Amino acid sequence: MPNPVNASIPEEVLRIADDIKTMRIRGAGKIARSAAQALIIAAEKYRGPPEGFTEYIRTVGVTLIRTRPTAVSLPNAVFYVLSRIDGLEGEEARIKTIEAGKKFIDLSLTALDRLAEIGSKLVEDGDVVLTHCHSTAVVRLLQKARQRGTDFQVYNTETRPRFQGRITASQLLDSGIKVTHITDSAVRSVMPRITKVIVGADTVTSDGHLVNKVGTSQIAIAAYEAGVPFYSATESIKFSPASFAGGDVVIEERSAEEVVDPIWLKGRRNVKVLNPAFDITDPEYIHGFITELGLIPPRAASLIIREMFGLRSGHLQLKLIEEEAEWSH
Ligand code: RUB
Repeated sequence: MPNPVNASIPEEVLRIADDIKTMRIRGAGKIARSAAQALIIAAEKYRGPPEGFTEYIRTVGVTLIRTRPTAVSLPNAVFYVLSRIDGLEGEEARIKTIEAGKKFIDLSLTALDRLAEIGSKLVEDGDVVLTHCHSTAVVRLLQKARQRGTDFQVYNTETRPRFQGRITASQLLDSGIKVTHITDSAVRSVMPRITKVIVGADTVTSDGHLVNKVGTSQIAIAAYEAGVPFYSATESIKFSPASFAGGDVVIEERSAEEVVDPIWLKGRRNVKVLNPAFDITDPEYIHGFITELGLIPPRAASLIIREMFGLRSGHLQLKLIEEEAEWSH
């Protein structure tokens, strides 16, 4: 269904949506906070008739959700804001959108800080921590452990094809943490030296599956085989109410050009390139989710979703996601 409201979405908001899509803004937590910020900007810049605001802001929400499909923190952020203006219209809805957006960002940053504090206590002197990709939650946690004076080191994967591991290595080095940078395929061979694995999360499903950067599940299996505990550091906004209501997590497929040089590919037309950006780790490989609410075993994920989002939220989110799918066709 073509959407006439699209035309009035401010340039700055469309830029944030594009930055998420092209990964200039990336990492599930940051994506969620940027989406909330985009909703705030959209509300602040709205100049249309008061009675058109609700439809307009929903369109902005759907535009944001459409950017990347996997991290549930993105629809959770949009849903957090939109659910707070349910039944409102006009100026009241506009003001409440701004308030809810700010509140979301605030809660998200507080959660990040709190989980980093809790998780930092898991890191002990002599630990060798392996991490994958770039997760702000993991970096914060490790920085807090370092500030506490814990003596540990980190192995980090380069994370092909986008090399987010380089961001992790730089940020940890800047914080005075010793880092060994490895290729993704070296994970199993270094596992005997590792004492803990800590990765981030894009989505946690109600039955305790972890969706995170592609390669995470192989790391979890290698850790399990070696008897190394595997944790995911995640704010509760990455738990998926839609999965509670039976919604599937969509694994983003990105372009072949991220993996191979287009010129190389041009000469090899029969080569099919597959570039899934995320994968799914089974709960039996996961020691626990380090959240702002404490260390949560995978089997308790559904309780967190019920507690944080309420029973109805999964269905409401699915409705929003279905609307989004309809608009995309
Ligand atoms: C990033 C990734 C991160 C999570 C958590 O993938 O998988 O582990 O998003 O990050 P991408 P954070 O680079 O494709 O966005 O802790 O920063 O929310």
